[in-house]
Amino acid sequence: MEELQTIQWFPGHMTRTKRQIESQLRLIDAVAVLLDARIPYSSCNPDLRSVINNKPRIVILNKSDMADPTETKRWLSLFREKQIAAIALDCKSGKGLQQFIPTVKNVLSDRIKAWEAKGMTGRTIKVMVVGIPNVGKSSFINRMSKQNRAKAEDRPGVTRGNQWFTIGKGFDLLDTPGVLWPKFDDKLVGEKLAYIGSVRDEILDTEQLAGRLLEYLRDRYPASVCMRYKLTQEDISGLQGYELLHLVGKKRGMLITGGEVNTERAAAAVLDEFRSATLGRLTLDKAEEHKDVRI
Ligand SMILES: Nc1nc2c(ncn2[C@@H]2O[C@H](COP(=O)(O)OP(=O)(O)OP(=O)(O)O)[C@@H](O)[C@H]2O)c(=O)[nH]1
Ligand SMILES: [Mg+2]
Repeated sequence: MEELQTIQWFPGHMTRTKRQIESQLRLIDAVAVLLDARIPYSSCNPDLRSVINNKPRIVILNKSDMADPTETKRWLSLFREKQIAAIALDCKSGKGLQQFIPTVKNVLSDRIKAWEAKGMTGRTIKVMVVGIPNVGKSSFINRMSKQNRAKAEDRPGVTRGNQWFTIGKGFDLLDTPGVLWPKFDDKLVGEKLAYIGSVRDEILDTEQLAGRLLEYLRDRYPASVCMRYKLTQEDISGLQGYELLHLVGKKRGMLITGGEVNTERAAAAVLDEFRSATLGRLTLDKAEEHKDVRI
């Protein structure tokens, strides 16, 4: 999608955020990198990688309630093969959250031993939580602290500045604003970020986006598309994105006066249903296609 590469979608405050993250680095012991379990590769910010440099890190595949469970297992194995600590969880039900503290302690075990040897027992462990907009950083912190002090909403760009939270058990977490990066090497990455809602919809052509998503899902998860929209494999095979969108709108009876299909409404419905996992638990980045993933 050409628009995604050319639009002004990298707002100035993101450069500021990157600098703010950099300035906090010396205060922290580890970085928790939140990825979206539906797109673990595409939600991995290559800019952040260079910023967090050699800090100990933990990968969190969040929103795993909406991802394909088989794929999530493959992603966890892939990260672990690369000696990167990784856990999957979801902040909706809280499933998997209990793994966080033991995993951080494990990653920092040598340091913790060194602190203890110096008599620094019970030193507070400070972890910075980073990730793309809307991935669930603030929700994660709220869950861990069992409070709702960090503002969390279903739109990108909610958190505006760094903020520390004490979660008990000798841990402090730093909430940070979501960061994207100015240019995608792979245009699919930008599209996937838009599908999951990390780029503001107002700056996107939602019909084109929903059409592309339908095409992608038709190729990867045809049964889910057929089931949700009561279509057959023959109905959807060989169609272009806009044709698929048109078909979905027609099937749903989304018409405007004169009997034309309201593709704008159909697009909003498709994006909404993907984002809420009404279309099923779907993962768009396959681990076996991204063996070179780096954090
Ligand atoms: N289904 C599901 N929704 C989640 C999960 N975690 C967070 N959300 C929802 O995702 C939306 C974004 O959550 P936030 O915590 O505000 O995300 P954030 O990363 O802090 O976003 P910014 O501050 O804008 O960068 C909210 O509507 C949350 O309820 C999850 O594990 N599963
Ligand atoms: Mg936030």
